[in-house]
Amino acid sequence: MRITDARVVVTCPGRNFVTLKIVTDEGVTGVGDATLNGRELAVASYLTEHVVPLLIGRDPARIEDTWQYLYRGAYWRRGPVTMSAIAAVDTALWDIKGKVAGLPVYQLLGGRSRDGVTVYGHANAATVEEVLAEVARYADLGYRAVRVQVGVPGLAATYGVGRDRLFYEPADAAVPTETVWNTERYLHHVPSVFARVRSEFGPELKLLHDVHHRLTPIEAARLGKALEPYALTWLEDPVPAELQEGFRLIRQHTTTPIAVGEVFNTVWDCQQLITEQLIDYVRTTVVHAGGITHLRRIFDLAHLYHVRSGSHGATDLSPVCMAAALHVDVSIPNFGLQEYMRHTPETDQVFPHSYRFADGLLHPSEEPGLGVDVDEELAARYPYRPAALPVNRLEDGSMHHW
Ligand code: GCO
Ligand code: MG
Repeated sequence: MRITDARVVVTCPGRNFVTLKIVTDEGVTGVGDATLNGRELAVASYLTEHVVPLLIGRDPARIEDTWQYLYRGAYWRRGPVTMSAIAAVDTALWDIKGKVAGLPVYQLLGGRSRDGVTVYGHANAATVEEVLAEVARYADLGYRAVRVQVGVPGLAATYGVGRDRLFYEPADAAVPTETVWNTERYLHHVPSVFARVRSEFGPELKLLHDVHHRLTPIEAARLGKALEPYALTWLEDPVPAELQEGFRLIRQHTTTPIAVGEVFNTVWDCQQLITEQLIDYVRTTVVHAGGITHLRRIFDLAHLYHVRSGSHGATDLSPVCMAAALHVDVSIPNFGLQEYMRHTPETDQVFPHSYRFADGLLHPSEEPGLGVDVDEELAARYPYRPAALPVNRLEDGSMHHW
């Protein structure tokens, strides 16, 4: 079998997505997500100019060799653009291998380790009263884990609190929206929110919170300590993670579990965090961490150090990524949690898929391959629209982390 074509599909059914579709001479096709929020066309161009020409004529069965060829062959290793492009190829090749074998991809990864994939939803609201209603809604839908983000009094906008409750889409304008941040107000407010949520919903519901990289290690340590009575499942991205050893300081002070890694692209971005046991969950996922092949390497290393998976699953990760992530989630020994933000109906139509949600769990497709596709005709009806992620400033105008 040989690869005869590889098409880069850019579409915007409510938000932008980049998808690679690989075609073979025997008519078997495979898809891979290549979406990098706010930088979509950089990956599309990397694929079109530098990757697709190398794929034509290759044997699609050689997944590992193709991965190494694209990774080592680029010379410029790592980085979100390169790794998302490699991920798209890798994912599409696993899809093809599954279809050729007549098996869902999770069977090729060792088969099931669990009945289903526990997911968490997003309870977002401007006020504590509203967020309690949102948490209740998720609990009623069967969710066993909920991420709670709430407006901070005195701040006009807060990360995670969108205009629409169901689809939080931060990339909202061609030129980045500017938001304003105040650490003191935030640190003062958040523990009181979790006190309310925990007392209303009891000890069983898993609660999570995303700091979105906005604190310093000592501030994060203070927040982690203040949240200990409310037994969070994780505190996410407490600090920017370029300085991996910075997490030691957080660790010395608090038992609140830490989740990091949605912006990581390779095992090297979390090697120290994992081997020094500085985190509890690693949030890398298929599209931004080099595909199924590399993601499994990260999770295997993590397994040795009691670190569990907690893959990113916001709406900018397409249904193709979600389909692939579920095959990994259901098969690995050290699965933790999977983020699940629902896509819009338009997105679901462009990417027909057969994973399904029931009782707080997602179930991967049982079809051969990944069980997801891209409807290219429908995709063409939604042209790309530039959309950038916001930036964040302190009240005195200094640039801060978004
Ligand atoms: C999350 C993330 C998202 C990101 C977004 C960026 O935990 O879901 O932090 O909200 O900001 O996916 O592309
Ligand atoms: Mg996050």
